[in-house]
Amino acid sequence: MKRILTIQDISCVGKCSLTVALPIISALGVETAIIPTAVLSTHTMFSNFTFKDLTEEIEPITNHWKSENINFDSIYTGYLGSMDQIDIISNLFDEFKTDDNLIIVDPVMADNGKLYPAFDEAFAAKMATLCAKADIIIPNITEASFMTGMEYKESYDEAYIKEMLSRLANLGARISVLTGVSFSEGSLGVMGYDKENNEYFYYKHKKIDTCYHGTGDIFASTFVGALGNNLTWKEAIPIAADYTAKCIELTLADEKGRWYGVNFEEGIPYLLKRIGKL
Ligand code: PXL
Repeated sequence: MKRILTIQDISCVGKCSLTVALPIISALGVETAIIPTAVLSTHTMFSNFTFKDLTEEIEPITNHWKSENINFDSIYTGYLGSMDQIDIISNLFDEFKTDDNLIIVDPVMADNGKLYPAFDEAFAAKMATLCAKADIIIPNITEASFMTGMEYKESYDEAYIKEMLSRLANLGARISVLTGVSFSEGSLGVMGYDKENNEYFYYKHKKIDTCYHGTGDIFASTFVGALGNNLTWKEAIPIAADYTAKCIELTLADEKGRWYGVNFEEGIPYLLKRIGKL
């Protein structure tokens, strides 16, 4: 069984970050070790959330793991709490990187043209330095625009997206997976670029005209879990995109659907069938 380390916050209520990554990656049959970067009462789209930073726990945790010779098939980071944390995680990458494992960075910090409340442009610049150390990065268009200095656009053509992917590749990672890419009104998709093979891959599905928090975390966790099942990045993208869309559909179909996150739980049987485990 593969073992993944995921590093992101715990929002106690909110269906995002660790409360999404742990169940999804575990359901995909991959051992999921965690480092919680912070504990919040809810995600930051609620008002008055509490926030307890856990930065000072990270080094003692990893020192212990080193003494136990624990290592990981991949390391996947999501929402991080502070600039200091990025430095510490950058060192963690140096310590736990091997010739065979994968570092995957989802630079969670923005959406719909805006940074999340806790972040500023300096944080985005710092996040770009973490992306430089990754094998695979998974930004959305807003995050990519902050890290590449490109103007954020709501409507664009393929040339704009390819330019964005080229600038993301210049940050350093071999594969850039850009989410939320839509070239026509009724469809939404993901475009990946492998700079070593100069290869693009675009996958799209029907666009569901609504926006929920946590869907980026669902996509990234599923993508990471699919890689942990020895799928290639091009095989992992359609599964992660379709499962994310399925979770949104399930939420919309449920009159009691929660505004703050999607129904990923009842989509898990679909995901397991897609990956050939059911
Ligand atoms: O889903 C991304 C995310 C993760 N963690 C926290 C968040 C958000 C998005 O708002 O607030 C704490």
